[in-house]
Amino acid sequence: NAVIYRADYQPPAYWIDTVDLCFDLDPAKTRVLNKMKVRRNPQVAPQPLKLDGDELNLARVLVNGQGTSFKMEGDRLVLENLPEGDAPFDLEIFTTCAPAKNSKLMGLYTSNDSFFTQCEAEGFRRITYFLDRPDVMASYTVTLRADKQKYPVLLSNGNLVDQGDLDDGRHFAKWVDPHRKPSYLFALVAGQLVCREQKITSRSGNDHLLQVYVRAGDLDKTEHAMNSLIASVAWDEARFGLPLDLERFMIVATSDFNMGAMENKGLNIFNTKYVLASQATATDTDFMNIESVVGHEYFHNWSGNRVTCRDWFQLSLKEGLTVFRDQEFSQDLAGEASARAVKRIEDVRVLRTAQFPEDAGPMAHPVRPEQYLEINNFYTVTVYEKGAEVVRMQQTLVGREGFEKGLAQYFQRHDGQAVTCDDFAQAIADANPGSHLANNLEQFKRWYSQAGTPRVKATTRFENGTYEITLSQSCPPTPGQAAKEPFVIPVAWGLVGADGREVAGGMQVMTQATETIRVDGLASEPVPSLLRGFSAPVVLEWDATDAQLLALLEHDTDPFNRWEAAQRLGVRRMLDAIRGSGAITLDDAYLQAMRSILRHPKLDAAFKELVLTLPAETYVSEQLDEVDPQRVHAVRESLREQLASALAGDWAWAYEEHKENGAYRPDHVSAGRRALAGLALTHLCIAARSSGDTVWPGKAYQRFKDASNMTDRFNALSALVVSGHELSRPALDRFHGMFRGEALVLDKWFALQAGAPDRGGNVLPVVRSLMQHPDFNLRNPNRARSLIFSYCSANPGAFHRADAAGYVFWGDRVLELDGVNPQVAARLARAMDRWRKLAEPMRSAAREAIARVAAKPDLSNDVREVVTRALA
Ligand code: HT7
Ligand code: ZN
Repeated sequence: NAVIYRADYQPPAYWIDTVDLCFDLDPAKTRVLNKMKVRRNPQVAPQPLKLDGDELNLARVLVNGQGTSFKMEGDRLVLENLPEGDAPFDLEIFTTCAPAKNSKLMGLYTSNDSFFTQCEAEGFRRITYFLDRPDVMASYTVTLRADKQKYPVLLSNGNLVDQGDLDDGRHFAKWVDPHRKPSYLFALVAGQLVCREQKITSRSGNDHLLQVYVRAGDLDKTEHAMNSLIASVAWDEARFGLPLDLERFMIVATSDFNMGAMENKGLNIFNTKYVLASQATATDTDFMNIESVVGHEYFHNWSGNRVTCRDWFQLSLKEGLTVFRDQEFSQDLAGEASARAVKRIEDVRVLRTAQFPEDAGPMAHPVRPEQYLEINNFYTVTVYEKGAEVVRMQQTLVGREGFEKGLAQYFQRHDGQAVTCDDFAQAIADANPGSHLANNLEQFKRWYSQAGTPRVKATTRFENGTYEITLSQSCPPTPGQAAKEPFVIPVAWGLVGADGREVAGGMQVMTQATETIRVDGLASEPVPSLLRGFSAPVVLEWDATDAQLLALLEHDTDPFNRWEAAQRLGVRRMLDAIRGSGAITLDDAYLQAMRSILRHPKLDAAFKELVLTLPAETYVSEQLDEVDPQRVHAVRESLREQLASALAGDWAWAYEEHKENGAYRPDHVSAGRRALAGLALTHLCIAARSSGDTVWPGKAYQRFKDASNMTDRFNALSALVVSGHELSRPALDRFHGMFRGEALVLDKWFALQAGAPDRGGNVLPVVRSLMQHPDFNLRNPNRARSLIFSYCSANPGAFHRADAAGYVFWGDRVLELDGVNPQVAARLARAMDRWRKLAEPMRSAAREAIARVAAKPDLSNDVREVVTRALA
């Protein structure tokens, strides 16, 4: 229960070379026999062997076949009388555990009468006593024994080397993993599963068997996951020369899972949300997410599994790199430059709406954290998404080819090792001598050690044909880091001339606090386009005029900055209204600009949809010193209504133009068209609310009923719910009736209602009553997320109530969940991260609610860390 510091890292005192595990699987009491070959680490002073354990029942310990003395230090099993010298010895440990009672979903647990494991980060110790740390790598042999009828499929990592029947209707399977691995990559699955399989031959000519396992009845929803896996294998070999190193690669889906998926060697375990998709049940976004998560887990096979982390402080070594790789994969698959830009904008939107607030709040931490109480709390957007941006900047600083060389160097140098973020950056730099990265490596690494989102302030000057852009960087203090040193910041820039043409451009690699870009010989003052493609994860403070932003929106060759210009125009109008009287009338220039984008003959529908979506409430709130979330919500709603009414004819055109897309395919072009049609329908239903028109809500209802795919159906349903039309009730009831057996669709049904715009405080009572719905189950993380998180974390206008009822609800749920699944509870606890920015009376009420949770004596470490930091 103590804080763990990165600076305290010590190599392990023992190595475990081989692990031979035998499981007698039984939901109530599973027996685990663990035979290990252990030896002292000669580099470390002799000391007792301390093995991690958690909620295990210990039955027997043998050393070289003999009983031995042992003691317990907390949860650790301590062995003092071990053979002397460096020679390996046999250690045999026999334990039992209770998978059916494991509601934390860490270690070995049951879900729908099947067995699953989740070992990252520290779940293996809930299966057997072990040196449960990523720098201890062993070769695993695993025998699974279970009732044959109940558990016909028995899977573990590696290759199946033996199987057969046993007495009493039981059977067994023996698996050998040809690769050494850390314990967090161990996995087993047992149950009544069916699989889609596909044999492939890789570029290098090797044959592989790919399998996707699901429950019977779900097989028809696995084609997209399988195609995504095939594409991932091909992409990693083509782009980075990284082949599949296994004869057999399996994916298994479970509906009870704490996160998205897990990259266990050769046996990835997935949340069903990221495997199952059919046109009837999954939206375009679901299809895209499946592609990227399947890719992400597959890419871990190299970035994470072949080269892993020395300790959990290095988590971003594998996660930042792998997010970067999955982002690149999705961009490459998207194809055209415009579709790549859309993906980039979506990724940046996640970073700015989720990671920037984290970096400014009580849980702010560097990409490579310095300390933690509970490592599960550090699977964050900072480690993942900001970590990916840090990798992306390295690519920017050495060039695309240089980065490929660097990655090759990294894998060659460290294959089979457990290493650090420093090792990664060093390999990329060493492969690119003379590059900006190599020349400034120590300074660049501040991205790993300094928390907080840097600000880059831009001021400009035009005189005698010379244009100057002065850039000054700073970084606000974060917990434990009062002052920051300058970062290396690549700023991609361009100048757009008065006639809309590009006049200059380049990359300024900032290393100083203040630097100036100078361009001579200009006939007239240009408009600067800065931080193109979002070349660094910073806030660009640039006091642009509306005219400059409108010029960029119309002419910039950089699609990211075109979108960004629209965002700035929208944010400015929202902030003016929030800081002013609360009311604002949208000006013609803005409306005309939005209209021209919507009607633009050349732009992609997906890009238009992004431009025409107003900035998120959370993003706008971050620009304010003090936030009244209800006011922010009301202002955004008001602007959306004006955009809806003023452009009603254009929305109607956009809807009619994009609503028909032929046979369903989840490709980028038709998905973009569906997204724009959906946005148009929402605006048309919103406009109908003020005009009293019933035609568009009627059309939306018809569309909802007749849609041939989930995207169109859900968009139509959402248009009715978001606009608050009375047809939303029968539509919601009908939707539930149509999909009562489809868990992932019911999650959407819960989420839509919990995330609906608040009208006079109506959402909380709906959420409370949905908690009583027979389909609600707090113990299932997906369901808890769909109802509770959609309300507390994703619906600020409804959650932050002046009567504090939202906070009371939050506190009750955090405490209730903590008794079931602390990891999920801690994620919910983070809904209050930004409480200090709230206006009164919300701020005091929020503090009180957090203090009530913190006062509970037997809180998990997970929740305790979050609420303690929030109150600090
Ligand atoms: N590497 C995986 C992390 C993960 C996880 C961590 C803690 C608890 C449960 C978990 N499930 C998966 C996921 C990934 O980033 O690929
Ligand atoms: Zn990952």
